[in-house]
Amino acid sequence: MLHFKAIPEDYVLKAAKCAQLALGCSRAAHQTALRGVTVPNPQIAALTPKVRAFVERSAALCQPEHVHVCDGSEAEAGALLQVMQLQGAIKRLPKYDNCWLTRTDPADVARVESRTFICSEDERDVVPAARAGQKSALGNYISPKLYDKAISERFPGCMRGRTMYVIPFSMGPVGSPLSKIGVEITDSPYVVYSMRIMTRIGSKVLEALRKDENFVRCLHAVGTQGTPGWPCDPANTIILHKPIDNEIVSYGSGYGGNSLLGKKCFALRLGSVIARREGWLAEHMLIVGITDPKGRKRYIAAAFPSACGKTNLAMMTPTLPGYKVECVGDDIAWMKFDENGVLRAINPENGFFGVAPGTSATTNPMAMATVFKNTVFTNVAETKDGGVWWEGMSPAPEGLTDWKGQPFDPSKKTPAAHPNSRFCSPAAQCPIIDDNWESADGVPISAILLGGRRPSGVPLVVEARDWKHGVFMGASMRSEATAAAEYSGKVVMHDPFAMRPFFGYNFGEYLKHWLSMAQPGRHMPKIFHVNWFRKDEQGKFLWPGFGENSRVLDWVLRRCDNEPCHMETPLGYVPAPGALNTEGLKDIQMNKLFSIPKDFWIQEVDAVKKYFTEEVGEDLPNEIWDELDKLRNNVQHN
Ligand code: SAT
Ligand code: MN
Repeated sequence: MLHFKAIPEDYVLKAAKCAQLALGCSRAAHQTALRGVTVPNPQIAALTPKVRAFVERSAALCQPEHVHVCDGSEAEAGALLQVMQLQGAIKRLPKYDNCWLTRTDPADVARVESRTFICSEDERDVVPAARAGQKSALGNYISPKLYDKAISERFPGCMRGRTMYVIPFSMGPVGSPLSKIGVEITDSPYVVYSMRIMTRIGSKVLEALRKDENFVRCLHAVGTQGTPGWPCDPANTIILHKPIDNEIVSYGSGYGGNSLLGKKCFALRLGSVIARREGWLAEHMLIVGITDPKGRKRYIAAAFPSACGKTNLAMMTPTLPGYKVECVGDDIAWMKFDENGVLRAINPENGFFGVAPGTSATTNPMAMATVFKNTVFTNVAETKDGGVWWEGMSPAPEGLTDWKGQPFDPSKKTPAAHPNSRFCSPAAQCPIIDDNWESADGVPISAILLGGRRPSGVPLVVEARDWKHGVFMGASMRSEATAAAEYSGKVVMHDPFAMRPFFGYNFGEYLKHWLSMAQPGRHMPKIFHVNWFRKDEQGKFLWPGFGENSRVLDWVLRRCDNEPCHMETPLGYVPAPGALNTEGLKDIQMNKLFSIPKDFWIQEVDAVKKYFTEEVGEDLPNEIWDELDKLRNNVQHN
């Protein structure tokens, strides 16, 4: 029989003892530490039978010393901070209000896509036909047998001497018909504290579970290697998803999407499977509200690969007079057509896990106004006065400590902050958070933007001729690799719908699902492809980006009103001459920004064809092949 022992009620007084538990001290030390701190946790009685069964099974497997069911209270948050400070896992940043710095093991700094798997009986559920029995670029398959083996090789006893935390969490506002519930079990207080920011956790979620027992089971353990303060196990890291059982299992990494299982694992990989089953869309998209000078407000969703400026767009300060942007979410959108045929979106998250480097008062003043309270910073540099710094924030101050905890030497080429260093901040404290960001019904979506980092060949903005063409644009998206995963170098990768690392099922089926969204009576959002990152021959950006992107949004919204401010090109519609408002901008080379080099596009079509053939094969819908043929024709006859 498993004994639940909560973090005690008088958290602060007893936190030191609890910290010893979490630190993994000896059994004898435990007994001492535990004496007098075993307080019955009222939350345990509140567990539904299914949650309790999950907790008991996980505890039997991982053998923690201690189980704590999170209630989401402030006192609990305080205790977690105490525990982590005593473990040496975080330190306070005295320059700010309730801000904390974590340094990870240098081997645990990003998502590990090569170690991320989807499990199903049939490989074809996960991997498109063309890659049967081979490695696929669109999702790693693992058989149920190897799935079980991977767990049994890693989990037994992995939480010995530690506290096992049980985090009931809701993706989306608690109680919204668009929201879903998960329960994450973890031995990392950093994960608990981060989940508290990134999702809604605690008693209110358990309450909701009593009405509907269904939840996604998320089991996470950091492993027993790693550096002091950051246990992990990079050699054995694995991230497993089993959609049929609503289950996620993650071992060996404490970082971001590997460990905050509500984010990529649930909201995207499992989410995409659930969405397909239930007829909606789970997408790697930000959501923003834009009010135009006439006072009309529209919402758009936008898909970009990780670390391509989604947070910047989501919090943009428009330079065009009369425009206002408000933020609903910066990473994930769950979208469903309502009974009136309107696509409505919620942000399933509760916080921002944003890339720090490049964020500044110029590039993203709203993020800067968000992140200096109640925030956990991971792998940024530390200033002498107990603040943080990263590349692109300002000129480097004297006396920095780099992300590895070493004195920063600017003469060396290594950065002070890791390129994938992050801030983790509550969304509610963003000064331009949208009034409707927690609306249970979601916000109505007028347009969908797709994009990536394309240094050459790809115009600033192109509108799809129709929904089918838009789905093709999403399918053929490519982008330069970023630091968000384990890739290096400036290689241009295929990243359809910015979902390549996040598909929970066969990409061909995903495209069919997208195509099936277009139905009579529905108001289909217009789809656009944008590229803020085009460069000239000297490697200089052709477009200023950031707040100036409001000029593109202005054109997008005018197109949503069917204003005839467009012209036809081989790729789709672009702004008619003079239609893109560039007033006040200097030296914009419109011809270069919008040029469609024939050789480039013939190569692009070939590359996309090769990708579709080699990675998807017969699972690619005919409509998408037709669109590719159309594009080839258009480009050749240009
Ligand atoms: O590490 S995360 O997956 O949360 C961030 C990202 O890749 O966008
Ligand atoms: Mn992302």
